[in-house]
Amino acid sequence: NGHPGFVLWFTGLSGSGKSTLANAVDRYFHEHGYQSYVLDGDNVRHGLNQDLGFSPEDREENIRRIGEVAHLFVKAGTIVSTAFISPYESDRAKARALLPEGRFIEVFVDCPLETCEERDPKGLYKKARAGEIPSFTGINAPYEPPRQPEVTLKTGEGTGEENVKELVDKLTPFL
Ligand code: GGZ
Repeated sequence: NGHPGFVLWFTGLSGSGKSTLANAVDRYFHEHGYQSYVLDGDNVRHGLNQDLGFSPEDREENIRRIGEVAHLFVKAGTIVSTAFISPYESDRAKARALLPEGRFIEVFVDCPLETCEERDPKGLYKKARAGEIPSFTGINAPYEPPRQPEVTLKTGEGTGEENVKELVDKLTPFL
């Protein structure tokens, strides 16, 4: 493939493991000599998108900007992994449409809501159930699962390490 840049677009619920997987696979790319980078809440929602919240309009704008930035990374020859809930099919489709065929790999991080809620690493599900977060994805805001993702990872089962290995195996055809 000559491996110029492409996008690994992780999508899934809060707590499904998107960031963990994106960072693990990013480490793998580095170790194998690829230029790669992760976009996630820590470096995008706290910077470029700090003016945005979680209304449907703001989520749409969040994903639009991330799609544009991902496009720039790809133009620069980088493998960019994006780790955002990206709950709307239409917004993911627009991000995909910015890239040439085959350069947008949608990774569905498929974890049951119950499992994400059990893990609740930041206590956000608990707050959402208590009515303290008005529109929390999976509780009182929608998540539209991808219909034809290039890769699906079931992260409700198996260890983190097993999930990373499965992801790397599933990505080799794209490298
Ligand atoms: C969903 C929220 C919300 C609401 C704050 N709904 O587990 P986290 O904390 O680290 O991941 C979630 C993150 C989601 O931001 P994204 O930019 O990925 O969302 S989207 O793609 O929908 O724009 C969660 C936290 O922000 N968070 N409030 N109401 N997640």
